[in-house]
Amino acid sequence: AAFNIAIVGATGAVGQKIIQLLEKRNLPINQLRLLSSKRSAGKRLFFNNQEITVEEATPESFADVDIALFSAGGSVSKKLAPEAVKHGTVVIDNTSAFRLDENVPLVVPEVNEEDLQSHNGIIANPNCSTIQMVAALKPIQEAFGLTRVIVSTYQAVSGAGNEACSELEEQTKQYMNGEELTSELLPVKGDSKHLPIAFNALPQIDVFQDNGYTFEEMKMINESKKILHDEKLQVAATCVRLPLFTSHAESVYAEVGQNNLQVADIWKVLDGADGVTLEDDPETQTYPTPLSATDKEDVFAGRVRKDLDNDNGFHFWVVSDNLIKGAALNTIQIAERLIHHKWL
Ligand code: 11C
Repeated sequence: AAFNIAIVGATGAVGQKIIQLLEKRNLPINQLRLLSSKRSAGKRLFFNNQEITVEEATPESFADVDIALFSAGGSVSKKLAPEAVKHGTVVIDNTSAFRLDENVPLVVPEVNEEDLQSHNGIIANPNCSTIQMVAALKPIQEAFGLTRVIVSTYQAVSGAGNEACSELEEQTKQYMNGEELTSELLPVKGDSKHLPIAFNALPQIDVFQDNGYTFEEMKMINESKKILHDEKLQVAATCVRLPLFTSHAESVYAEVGQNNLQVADIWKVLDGADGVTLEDDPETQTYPTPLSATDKEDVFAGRVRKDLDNDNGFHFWVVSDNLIKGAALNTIQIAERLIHHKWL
């Protein structure tokens, strides 16, 4: 069987990446519909050399759609995903709108594919920085147990969309020309203050919460517990935006449930893990970087070290393309798994 697929937010950074990846993968597609806001409707995009006109997404857009991939922001998902479900469409949502809803599975296929079975029409795709971290933590949790995680991120501007990439480009030119930097978007669109990202590091991704953490940090904390099925897992996060276009990097400290483990034990489970590539050799200065991970599908891990004071603690470095495994690819893999298992 072939399926009618819709992409909501087709003209955005993630939507465009989904179109590119659908061309490369084997999802059986009967018809692809490209949907967007009214503002972007009418644009023409190509899929497999075929021109498709982008249409405005409305509740009626989903009448014949089997699977809708939403990536147009939380408010669009909140409004239109339930409408799509009414038409019998299965929604895979790339926003934070439903991630913590207990009726909505939050899935990274390599980690908790089985959660897909219990869906009620909506499946949530986790935040990009969460996906790459849990992909590396899962094999460690499975092999040795996992009690605590402390993560600091080094995140690319494309996580904040195409406009944020343009802002970085513009500010870089201004800096090189000795001009004043104009900041209108980052760290967060719509927040009261804007700061330059070029040649800078911004310890704010998304808005602040009452507890002093940012929303991005709380996403990493809450989503990791849900995906790893452990509400007691201790997780703390500090999320930082850097002037990189693509790929998030993370420094992860993990405490495991077994004593006397060595770096080689962690290497062994990471090396064999689905979707994870180990690149770790200090002798040859081998480790992943955002540039080396860009345009690749895997999550890359390296710099594994044992903590010098805590026998149960390990430090490592995880890098992945935030638009691919962090967003578009994971969404498509969820659709592939649903079709493969006949769980639609
Ligand atoms: C960023 N992680 O880098 C964000 C983007 O909840 O899916 C992804 C937002 C989300 O800004």
